[in-house]
Amino acid sequence: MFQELSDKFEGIFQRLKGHGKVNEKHLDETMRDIRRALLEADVNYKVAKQLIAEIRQRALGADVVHSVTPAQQIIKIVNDELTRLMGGVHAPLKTVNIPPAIIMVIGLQGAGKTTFCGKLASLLKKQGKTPFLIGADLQRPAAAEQLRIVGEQVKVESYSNLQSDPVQVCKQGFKRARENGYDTIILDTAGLLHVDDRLMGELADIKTTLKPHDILFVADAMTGQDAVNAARIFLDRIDFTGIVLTKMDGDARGGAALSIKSVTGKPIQFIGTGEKLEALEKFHPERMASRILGMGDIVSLVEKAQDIVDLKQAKVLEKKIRRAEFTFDDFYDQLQQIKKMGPLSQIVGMIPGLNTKALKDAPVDDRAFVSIEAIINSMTKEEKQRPQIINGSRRLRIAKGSGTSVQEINRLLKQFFTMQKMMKKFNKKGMRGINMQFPF
Ligand SMILES: Nc1nc2c(ncn2[C@@H]2O[C@H](COP(=O)(O)OP(=O)(O)O)[C@@H](O)[C@H]2O)c(=O)[nH]1
Ligand SMILES: [Mg+2]
Repeated sequence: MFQELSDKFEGIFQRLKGHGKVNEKHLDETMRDIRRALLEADVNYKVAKQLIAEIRQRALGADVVHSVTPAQQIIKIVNDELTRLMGGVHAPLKTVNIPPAIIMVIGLQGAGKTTFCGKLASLLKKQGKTPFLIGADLQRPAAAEQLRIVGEQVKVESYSNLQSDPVQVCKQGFKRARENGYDTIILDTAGLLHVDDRLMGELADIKTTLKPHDILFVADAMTGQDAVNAARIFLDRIDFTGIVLTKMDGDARGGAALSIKSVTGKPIQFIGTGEKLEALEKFHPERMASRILGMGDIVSLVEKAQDIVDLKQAKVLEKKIRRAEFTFDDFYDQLQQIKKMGPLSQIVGMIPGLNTKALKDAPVDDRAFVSIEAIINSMTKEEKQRPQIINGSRRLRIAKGSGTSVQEINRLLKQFFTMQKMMKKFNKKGMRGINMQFPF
């Protein structure tokens, strides 16, 4: 996420650290570099200008120039200001006294509304809620069908009616949801490629009819300032309450994420990080700022791991490692758990200190998993348990069986033995945190 911007910040802070003592000229240079980095990331011009002014003023106020740790202080200030710019703290959805809560989803066509409706339904379900989907996008028959399919995938009931009109569909849907005791309605609406008067009228009618508690504007983060401008135009007509930024997994540069709150006054509440229906995160400004500054996001990583990793299995594994009994079977299990957490490239960005250029070129590649899995699958039971018996002829057989080469087998074994050694060392020191010790 925002790799280019992160790299630039890393370079800027590296240069600053190199100075030891920082004078005003260095500070000016730093501010100029930050400003350029922000503009190149497609941050709104005015937003960037104001941000720089704030950072500069705070740096002078904190007397950074005479400090013994000037770079650290400036990093902290930049971190605080980026956090503030993105809204400070996470903005949750409204809590509603009398259900059903109604969440209306609006935005341009292709922004990711329908996908988000499915993602949100899935998330709410995991939180013990009973969501219900209404498809009020009747522009194209395929749109309502898409919502139905998305609903089926996350096992959430949905309603639409192509023969009717959007307002009627909303009324009918609401009635069904209430009669059947659903506690949250998620309402998908039509989007056009360009902002259009008729569409705005339709959305305004739905809003007046259903009086949604939350109205979320969905914006494609990859479109940068265009997304910000669309948000502004929508806001004029439909006073939405919050923002969802989608496609943050693509090569969005960061401009939308950093500008949209400041320009519209509405908080980003969720981010979409992939096409799959699990790829939704609550947006936390402070965590995003840390990610952008290459400081990682250990909190989100741990949350993600907690969601996925089987704790009982982790305990068993920890014991094995303490007794130095780690085998290829365990290695395989670990691979499966890590895979469940999502694309490796995303996970790496969340690990503090790992969000560096060097790693970008390293083979943190999901394809690497495939051949490793094939290799382990081609081992006999005994080989998995006692890898030290894997000699030359066994290596050749495994290579053939897995469609890889002896070199690849050699490499994997070497990594495995290094890992074992590392674990033994950690055991002696009594260190924990074994899940992160993968040599990829
Ligand atoms: N990579 C990525 N693709 C997304 C994300 N959200 C939606 N998409 C894709 O964007 C396209 C448009 O999504 P859709 O939900 O149909 O947009 P709508 O027209 O606003 O309802 C689809 O191909 C989705 O798979 C996301 O967070 N990441
Ligand atoms: Mg749609």
